[in-house]
Formats: sequence, structure tokens, C-alpha cells
Amino acid sequence: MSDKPQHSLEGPVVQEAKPRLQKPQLYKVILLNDDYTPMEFVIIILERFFAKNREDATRIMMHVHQKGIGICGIYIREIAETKVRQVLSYAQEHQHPLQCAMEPE
Ligand code: TYC
Repeated sequence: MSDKPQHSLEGPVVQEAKPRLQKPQLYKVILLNDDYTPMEFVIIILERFFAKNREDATRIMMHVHQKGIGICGIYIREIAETKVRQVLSYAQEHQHPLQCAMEPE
């Protein structure tokens, strides 16, 4: 707390607003459906890279399978970029065409 007086003989003292930090832009990491990647592989991706339990991973995988696209998680840019890179290289290593991307929230 400042010990400056709130008022002076000249009138009220103007107080500066407290500086507030900007919230970072967040990004959705999304999975896209395809006809070849096995369902079990997608569930493993969601467990391994997005810390989902089996029930949530299965629900998200089925959503992507049926709707064509789905959200795995929402992160700051650097984390989202890392997740996308991890998913794409893991899918490539296993020769699955799974696509993963990020978009601003
Ligand atoms: N459509 C795939 C299949 O029937 C399963 C799948 C789900 C693939 C989600 C990709 O992001 C995906 N084997």
C-alpha cells in the first residue's frame, strides 16, 4: 500500500490504474478423421499426449470418427505446437495418416 495521502490541499490525487497482464492467446489442438488410422491408435494418442483417461479418450476419438473433427485440448501456443509435433511424428513413426492441427480459440 502506498502511504501517499488520498487527497491534498490542491484536490484529489489521481491514482494510476494497476497494470494488468494480458491473457495469452490460446489454441485448440484438433484431430481430423481419416479412414485408415486404427481407433485404438487414436485412443492411445489421446491418453499419451493429452493425459485423457480411457473413457474420455474413447469419447473424443468417437466424436472425431463421427463428426470429422474434434478438440483434444486447449493450450498456449508453445504447448499446442509441441502437442501437434508429437502427434504427427508418433503417427508417422507408426505409418498412420492421422492429421493433427491447431487453431486460435
Ligand atoms: N475413422 C477411423 C477408423 O474408422 C478412426 C479414427 C478416429 C481415425 C479419429 C482418425 O482422428 C481420428 N478406423
